[in-house]
Amino acid sequence: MRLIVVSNRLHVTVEEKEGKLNYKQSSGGLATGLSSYLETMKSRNFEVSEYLWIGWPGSAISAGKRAEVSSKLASKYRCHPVFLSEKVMDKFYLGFCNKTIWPLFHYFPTLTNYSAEHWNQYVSVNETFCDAVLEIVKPGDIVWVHDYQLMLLPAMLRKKIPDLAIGYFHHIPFPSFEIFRLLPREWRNSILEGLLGSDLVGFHTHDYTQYFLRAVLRMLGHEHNLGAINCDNHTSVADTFPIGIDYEKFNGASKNPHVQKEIDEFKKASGDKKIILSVDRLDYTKGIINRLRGYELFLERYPQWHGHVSLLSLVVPSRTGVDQYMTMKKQIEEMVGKINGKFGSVSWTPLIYQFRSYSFEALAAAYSASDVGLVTPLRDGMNLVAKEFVASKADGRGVLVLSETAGAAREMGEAIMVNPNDVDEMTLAIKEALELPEEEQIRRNKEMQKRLKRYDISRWAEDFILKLLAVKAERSKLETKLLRGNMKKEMFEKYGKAGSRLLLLDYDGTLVPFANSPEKARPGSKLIETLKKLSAVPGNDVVIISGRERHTLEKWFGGTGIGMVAEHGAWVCEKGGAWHALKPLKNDWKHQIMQIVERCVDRLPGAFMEEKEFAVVFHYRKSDSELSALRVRELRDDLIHFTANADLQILMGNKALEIRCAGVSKEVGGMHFIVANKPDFILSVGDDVTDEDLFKALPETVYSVKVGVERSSARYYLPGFTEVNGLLEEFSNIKFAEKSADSGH
Ligand code: ADQ
Repeated sequence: MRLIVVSNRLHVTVEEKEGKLNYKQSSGGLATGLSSYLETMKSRNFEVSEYLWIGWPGSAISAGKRAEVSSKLASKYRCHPVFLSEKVMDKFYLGFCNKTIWPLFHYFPTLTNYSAEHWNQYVSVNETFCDAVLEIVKPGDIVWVHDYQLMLLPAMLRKKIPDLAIGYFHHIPFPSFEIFRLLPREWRNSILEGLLGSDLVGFHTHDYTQYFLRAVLRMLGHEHNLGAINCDNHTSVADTFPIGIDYEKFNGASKNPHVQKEIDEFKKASGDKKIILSVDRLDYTKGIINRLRGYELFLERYPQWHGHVSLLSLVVPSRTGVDQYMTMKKQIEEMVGKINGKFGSVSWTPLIYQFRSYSFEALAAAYSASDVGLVTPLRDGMNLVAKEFVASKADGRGVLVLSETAGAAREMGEAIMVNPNDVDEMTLAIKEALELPEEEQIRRNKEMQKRLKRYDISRWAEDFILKLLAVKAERSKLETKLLRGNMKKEMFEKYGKAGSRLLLLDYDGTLVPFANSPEKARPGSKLIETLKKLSAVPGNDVVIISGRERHTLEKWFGGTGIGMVAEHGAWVCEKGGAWHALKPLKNDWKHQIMQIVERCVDRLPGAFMEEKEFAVVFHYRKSDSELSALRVRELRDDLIHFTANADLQILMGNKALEIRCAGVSKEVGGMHFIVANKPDFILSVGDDVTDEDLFKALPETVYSVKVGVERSSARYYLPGFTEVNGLLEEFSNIKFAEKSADSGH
């Protein structure tokens, strides 16, 4: 089994300078962490044994050099480049990714830019990536898409290869609904639909997963069941996978002589001064300015630390094409000058600032030799620096000060937590960290290290892939139940050979789609014609078995020769007969129930009540999903007291709550026709929970069909009402001229 990793950047950067090509490993947590995991994959006894990486090679490559780059990347690095010009990257990466999604998802709406041109480029680059995957992918491969640059890709791939195993991991925060909804409707819906193309969507924290599920519910109206979302013929699961680091690499770094040499130099330079370390990409989300303010106030408040402490701030250049980043760089440099000018002396530099990338050895040495890790992003998906700092503390000494708004805060509770906007709190946290007793430092770090070691980058990746495979396996199981091919052929043969046949058909959601109000979901003329044609076949009994009240069914299907069951089995009308109740029922309870339901209708905009002869229904399809959930819970509570002593039951339908007489069900209605006619062939089709009563009661020989991709007691399933209509049409074309089967296919 092959794993295809797709990310905006490859783990190798290619640079073309004066006609010469230079290849180097990309820096950054994911690229290095994931590639070391992928390299070891083969040696472990894991289902996935081979990998490929698809992505942008990190710079624009001239047309003449592309073939050479592709061939070298494929043979030496297992990489397949997606070539993008500078112009495209400008609108896609610097534009939509870093001026729209990045600020908005990190809760900086005022820095968010909404450009239709950038959005169009984002769609187009996602399409380019889709083509690149399609060129390479083989049956049985797993595709793992990474991060916010490629949120549309999963659905694009799903459309082209419906049974492909697709996973997506989101490395940055997923914002709360109020922030996410700031995106124009078309963009935000496309993004959610894009992500839902995956079998598995992963986030760093439980909160992000919940925010995503909530956005899906509120914008697309899809509810979830323990993170599983059923949407258009496909189930997508959202779950939490906090990314880990290559723990051993950092924990054992000091054994590396190069790192040890760096540590020695570091210690020699710092002498007996305590070193506070901060390591960031240059980014406004990392809270660098706030941190410098906190440090400045610390020096102001605690002069006893003057000459005894230095803050070493390592900043990696990043997104130099985005204006805000360059403005911020200038601000940082001004503050560095101000702090050093205000507090420094000939023998003491309070703040050492370096703006460049560090080698692993130098970084590991800084982590290992410093006393305090000051990691205070304003918002961060996870933050690997916090984890790397703690992992590097081989002897357990050192203190982590961490922002509560970093994803890592969820797993690193032993750190000193700060609100990065609270400069006073940061000042106190710096002091507390510098003064924390050594045994307490060791105790805290050991706790965190245990967790970091257990859930490292390999465990993270493996967990994700195993879950993805499990979701895919569940889907495959369901696919075996899809009514198609030989199964369908055999069913048509049985139908053709049978002397008498019964077709029990649910109505809403099965024969027609749901409409905002029940009266709008009337049957079209084509459907009526098909049903009439089927019903006219000698030996056929076609029965609509619905929760609707009988007058509506009579209006739509009366005189067509179609049998009907109304109000889930309370009323029955046989072919050409008259309506009659299956058992004596009372409805003297309705008045009181309707008062309760009406009160609830008044408190939920968009909801309405429907009165049937033996039932009352509370409909909330048009209402806000979250408020509906609350109101429905309240209504159920209110109703339970009343229905406990009455012969009534509460039924949860599709965006409707129904109160009806106990002992009435589709099972009763359906079995009435089976017992009366003893048909040789039975088909039962339905989409609702109420159809499950009937599916469960039917003999095994019955062709029971669930409409929609959900667990069911039915033997088969069909994706939606369109497929059901198609199936009925196929049935109606079966000719009975000869006695032998002739399905007409
Ligand atoms: P980033 O925003 O890049 O990642 P982070 O998680 O801190 O943030 O990872 C940065 C990586 O770059 C670390 O592995 C670090 O070692 C390295 N690095 C930082 N400064 C460096 C320097 N001066 N020299 C060399 N290397 C340096 C995004 C999200 C995060 C999420 C990660 C992983 O924004 O929230 O944690 O992806 O999912």
